[in-house]
Amino acid sequence: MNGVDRIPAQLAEALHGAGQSHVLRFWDRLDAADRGQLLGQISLIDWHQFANLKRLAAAGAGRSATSPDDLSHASTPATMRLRDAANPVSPSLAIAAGEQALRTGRIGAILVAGGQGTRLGCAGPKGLYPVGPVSKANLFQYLFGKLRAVRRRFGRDVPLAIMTSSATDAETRQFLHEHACCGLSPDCVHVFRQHDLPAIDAETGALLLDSPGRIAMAPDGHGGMLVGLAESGGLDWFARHGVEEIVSFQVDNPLAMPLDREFLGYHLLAAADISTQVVRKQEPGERVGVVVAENGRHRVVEYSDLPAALAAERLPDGRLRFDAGSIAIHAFSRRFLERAAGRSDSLPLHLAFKVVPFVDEEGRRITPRSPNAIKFERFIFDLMPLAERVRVVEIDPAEGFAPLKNPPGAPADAPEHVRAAIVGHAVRLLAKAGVSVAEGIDLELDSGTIIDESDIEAAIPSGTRIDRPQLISAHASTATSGGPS
Ligand code: UD2
Repeated sequence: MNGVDRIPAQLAEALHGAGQSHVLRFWDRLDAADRGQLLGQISLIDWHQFANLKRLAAAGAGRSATSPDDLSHASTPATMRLRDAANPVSPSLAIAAGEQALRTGRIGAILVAGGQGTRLGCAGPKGLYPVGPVSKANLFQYLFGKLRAVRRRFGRDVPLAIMTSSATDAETRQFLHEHACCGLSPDCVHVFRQHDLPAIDAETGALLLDSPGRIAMAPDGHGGMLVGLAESGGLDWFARHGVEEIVSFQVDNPLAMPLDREFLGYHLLAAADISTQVVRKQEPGERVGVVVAENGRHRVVEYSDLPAALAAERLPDGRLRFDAGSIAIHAFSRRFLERAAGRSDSLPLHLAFKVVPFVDEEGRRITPRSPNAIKFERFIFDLMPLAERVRVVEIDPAEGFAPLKNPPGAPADAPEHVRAAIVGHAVRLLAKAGVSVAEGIDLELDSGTIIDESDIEAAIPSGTRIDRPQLISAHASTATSGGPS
């Protein structure tokens, strides 16, 4: 007997009690591995939560999560702008505060890397997608470089927690192992896995089988980081490293500046519970949530939840009424996260109607043409209404937002747009350091050594012209082909 010949009575009863015995329909023809997998999945289902999901699905079917009435008193909150002397706090003060925090090791980071690259058309972790125009570095390598650059300049590691999911965990860990954490100190990297939640049939509320031996499950949204981090000991881990502020960012944005000194400074000087980076949304169709303020509280309304008429509404000056576009870079005070993790109701579940392939009664795998199932996700930005103090900081998208969402050839957010954004960013930074670049060549700044123009100034003489593709590192003083003119 290998332990999976029989269905444990407890599990069979739980399934029966929840009316979900159909997931055992193909038991007799499963091999030992599939039986083990299926039993493992069943044993992890929280049946109380499942009943809750069914209730939510029944109540939420066909309704938009946000109605225009919900937003009748909402407006776009006051924002600070990077490098804007008109800010109520001066940029130089903020930069000094941010630098001091980095120098004293008070800043940590969380990278959310649990989503599947479905829209991008890749099955594995998105972090493995190559984006470096010259280096071909993947997203992980490019982003981890930024943490190394901060260590190089400020002399302290930035402890990094990486959130994976069932879909990305094994490959991510393998990659980190094979690449020695991309040069980050291994004891300053904490990998944790978010939970999965079942996808359920939109009509019947039943569990779906993805294959005869596997229940259809999906990651519980990036909001899963709250529970996942706490359960894995990550909040204590940050505390042990002396981290007081934790910035979360997404794996699909290589230009992300989670450790921007000025952004951190505004957060710290306000003693904010949460600070968040936004870009000025220009068009209603841009796929970013919007930060709104209402009765002194802030929240993010996800783009898919914002009614079209409200998304398109403009103020007399022509700006969109809701234009503080969230790019999912949030700084949290660690104590605020600890308080939120201690509450069971911190993050609501959002429903998404999706196409979820399933195995029918005859064992055929069907991929429906239209959404047939409901997936459930938590969003980390739903912590915002719990925060007493929130800072909203506007950044220039050309400097800090180039999301990779779509496959090559798509009209926006495709790999070629992301690479062009990386090149554009490099050319502008070089220009600030007095270095010019020939038109149309691929160029990349080594994210592991260059934060800003001062790193370039130390490596390349002003007046230099670059006329062939290259990766420019601050280590190299001869990274050019031209030389000072
Ligand atoms: C997200 C934001 C949107 C905007 C946009 C900017 C949400 C709900 N939406 O939209 O407002 O900021 O990004 O690019 O935040 N992820 C996980 N686990 C999950 C689901 C997602 O780790 O269960 C990660 C995923 O790897 C990715 C990020 O979260 O890095 C965003 O996920 P997405 O691409 O599904 O979000 P998107 O583009 O719809």
